[in-house]
Amino acid sequence: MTDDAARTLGRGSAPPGPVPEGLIRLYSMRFCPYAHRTRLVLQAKGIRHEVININLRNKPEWYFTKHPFGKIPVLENSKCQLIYESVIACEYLDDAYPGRKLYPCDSYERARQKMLLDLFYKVPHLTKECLIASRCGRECADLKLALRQEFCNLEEILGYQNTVFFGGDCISMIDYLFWPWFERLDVYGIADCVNHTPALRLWIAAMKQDPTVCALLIDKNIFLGFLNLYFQNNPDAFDYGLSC
Ligand code: GSH
Repeated sequence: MTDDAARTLGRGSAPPGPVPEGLIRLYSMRFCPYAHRTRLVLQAKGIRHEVININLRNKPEWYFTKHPFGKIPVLENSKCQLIYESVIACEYLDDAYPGRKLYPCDSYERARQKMLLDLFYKVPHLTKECLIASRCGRECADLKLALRQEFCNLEEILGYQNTVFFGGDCISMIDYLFWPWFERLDVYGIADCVNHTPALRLWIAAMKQDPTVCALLIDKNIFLGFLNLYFQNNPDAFDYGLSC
């Protein structure tokens, strides 16, 4: 399995060639929570893949042939098929590849995971707004209050189900779809938002024991280094921490 490419591709870069047979390609950005979802599923299912990191501040011209708005993540297979939107990409991987199924087979349980995902929809936006506010020296108490409310809703679900994970007693797709935003609470400076949600904290602790989550944990100092450059509008941000 190949993972993070040694550098990011930006404007002026040559487009990559076709995806070799037996491999799937992920267009990614190392610090993007949506791409992180896709990487978790690739890792959990042991799918052979390659990663091409895209400089989102200086996108390659050819990248708009992969996604109409130039967003990541995007999957590309050896038949030149493109799949974007992180939730759709994760479901595609689960359906198209053999091995451990991450979504439950039971139709109701599968629907229930999708309903939970719907309840989560405010979290990505609120965490991002908290990060931007704190990095720009703005007051973020109201945003944190709103985020705590979302976490209380998730806490209630775990309490009502009386399970460690959102899909039951084992980790499944919904946990991987939620996880990237929880991994970022600390580097975003908002870890205190889970102080009053003990079941959610137990879920976080359980997630940190999962081999797939562990394999993709991002080093806190590298993440902070990226955020520092990103908020200074430094063009080197997207290559931060790469070996060349
Ligand atoms: N709804 C999309 C998904 O779930 O895949 C969101 C993806 C997204 O917003 N990705 C961000 C992006 O591509 C990076 S974290 N930003 C570049 C841009 O908007 O031009």
